[in-house]
Amino acid sequence: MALLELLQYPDPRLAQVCAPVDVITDEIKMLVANMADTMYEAPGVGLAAPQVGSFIRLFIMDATFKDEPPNLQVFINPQLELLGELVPSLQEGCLSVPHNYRADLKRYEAVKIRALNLEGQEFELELDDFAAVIVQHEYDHLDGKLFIDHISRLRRSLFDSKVKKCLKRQG
Ligand code: K1U
Ligand code: ZN
Repeated sequence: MALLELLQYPDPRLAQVCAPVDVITDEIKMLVANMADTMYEAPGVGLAAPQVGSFIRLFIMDATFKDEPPNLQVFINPQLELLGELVPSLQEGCLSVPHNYRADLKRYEAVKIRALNLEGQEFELELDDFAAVIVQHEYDHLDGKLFIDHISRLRRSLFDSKVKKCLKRQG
């Protein structure tokens, strides 16, 4: 098992727009295995490659509940279609956002996602509920966006002040 270091906000690398994957190499397969170890250990329900310092368009997700068998899904070069309305969603958190900060966001009700799996085969899924929220969150990471980019300016400035204060204290 290999755990990867998670980049933490305000690391500017989290704001990078990621590049498409050209070829699914053994290195990428190893990256996915290590990302899965890191996500399950955290624990998390999703993880995007840029969060572990690989700036490529790839994320993983496991939207199953605790009592269900795990179901790791890998999305390479995903293309996202947002469906339905923007609706109040569940509280989001992020493994790259410190202080276990969580916020209520609005997200689209459903998504259609087309991507490649680890074997390079194209697949398409229509997702709603929790899975649709996770996919929107992870897809944002590939475009250099964090969920805190969607909160109000007041909440964001309060959060940024807290982060700055803590970083100053740590020296
Ligand atoms: O991308 C990430 O930082 C992972 C993040 C994904 C996410 C969480 C909530 C809403 C949308 C996307 C997390 O997994 S944070 C941890 C978390 O929320 C959680 C962990 C275990 C069980 C249930 C939720
Ligand atoms: Zn995140």
